[in-house]
Amino acid sequence: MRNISVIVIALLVAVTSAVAEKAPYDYPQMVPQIERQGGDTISQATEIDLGTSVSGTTMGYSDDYDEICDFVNPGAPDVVYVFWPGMCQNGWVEANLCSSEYDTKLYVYESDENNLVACNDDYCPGYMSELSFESGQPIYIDPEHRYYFVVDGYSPGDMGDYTLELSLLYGSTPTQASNFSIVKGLYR
Ligand SMILES: [Ca+2]
Ligand SMILES: [Ca+2]
Repeated sequence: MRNISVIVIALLVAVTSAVAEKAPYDYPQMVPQIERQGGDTISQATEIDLGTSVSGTTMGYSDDYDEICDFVNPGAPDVVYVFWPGMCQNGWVEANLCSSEYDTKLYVYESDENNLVACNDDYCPGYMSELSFESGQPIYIDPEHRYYFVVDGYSPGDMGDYTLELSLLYGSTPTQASNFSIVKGLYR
């Protein structure tokens, strides 16, 4: 009987330890670059997720969109990605085209092309684009909306190979979400 009690206690200790050692929430990590060409328009947008780096080209795609962030020189071909936040994904997101091969422009629409929420042309060396706190254009993600990332160029002749990285800064859990309105108020 004593042996059985010892075994039961040992099992309880093991289970308790396992629970106590449960890993904290695993934030999305940047995964190796993958080939996933963007869509030509919003209705054809390719899905992208946080912690993802995707690559493709704007060569051969049409010029469907343009936004003014400092410079007015429309005409470059563009491609579109869409990010759908899950129920537990809200907060600040950063994106960049810093590893691209041409003079890029990057901007984000919330829900549709009439609602621009962030735009950058030249923050990175080489006239490439970054949407971040550092560039003054972070992206606040609300799980009730979808977000369209448009990979564009500075002028009609600017097109080519791009790499788009999308990363989470703050958020993604309901607990942390309570702090987002405070941070958001500081920057918007
Ligand atoms: Ca364009
Ligand atoms: Ca640029």
